[in-house]
Amino acid sequence: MQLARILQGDGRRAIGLVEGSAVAVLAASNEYPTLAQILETSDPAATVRSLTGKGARYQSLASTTLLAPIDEQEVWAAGVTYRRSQTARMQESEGAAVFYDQVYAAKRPELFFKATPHRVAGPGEPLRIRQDARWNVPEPELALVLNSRLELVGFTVGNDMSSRDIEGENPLYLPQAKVYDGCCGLGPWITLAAAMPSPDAIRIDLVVRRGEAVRFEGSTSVDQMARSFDDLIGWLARDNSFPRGVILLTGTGIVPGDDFTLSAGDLVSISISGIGTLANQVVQGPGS
Ligand code: DO4
Ligand code: MG
Repeated sequence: MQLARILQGDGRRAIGLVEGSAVAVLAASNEYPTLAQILETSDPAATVRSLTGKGARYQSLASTTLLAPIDEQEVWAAGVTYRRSQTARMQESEGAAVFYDQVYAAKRPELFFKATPHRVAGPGEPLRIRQDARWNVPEPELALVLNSRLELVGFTVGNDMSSRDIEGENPLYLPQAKVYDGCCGLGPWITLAAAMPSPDAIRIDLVVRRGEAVRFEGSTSVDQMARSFDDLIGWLARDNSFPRGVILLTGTGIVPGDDFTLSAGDLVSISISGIGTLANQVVQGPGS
């Protein structure tokens, strides 16, 4: 089952159940006005079924404006969970190379705050590169969707946009390399956990197009990740509460070569098995 946030013709937001090429727009519910509140229920799929039973309106997916599948949650991210990220980080950051090397194998993972909902771009919305950065990459990551009880209720596609020159200059600059307006992509919807393939069958593909040309493409699979979902969730939960739930990006296993940087106008497409494709155009300039 796949749940989306959608924008209706009258400007109101609604929740949609994606069924093939159609979307069932759930009737507005005072009980569950947000996607996060549906995900809080003990059985989100049953909640959605009961809401569709109360008179859903069907429309085509092609004519639907999808929004980022996030209401009020925080977005956090894990880092250096794949060997490729460890090597790339060690290369970009001579002074801090030893720390990236150590964190890959350490018991405690790297976890960092990534975004609030207003910094997140949904499907088709622009993703930003900082005006003061000159080396920028997309980071295609499987995103875990957790409710306030830290139960893994779903998955979505995440893009942890990163300014590699800023993070490489000094690791203390990591929050600036990672957190700014338009720094995070999420979407196109949430696949509920029961409908996802097992972690060893989840593939992640990235394609960056510049005009007609493919400027970069790469793939990985979640079985290359050095940590389990439970391990990351357990560390995130330590002395930390998320009353509205949280979305946790699980780290990148695809890092383009050092000669690649994103440019304004590039189209970044990330596809993950069991979910779908999140596509965003890149902009560089003042935030909205
Ligand atoms: O430590 C830098 C960030 C690592 C990261 O975002 C990743 O590995 O995905
Ligand atoms: Mg990342």
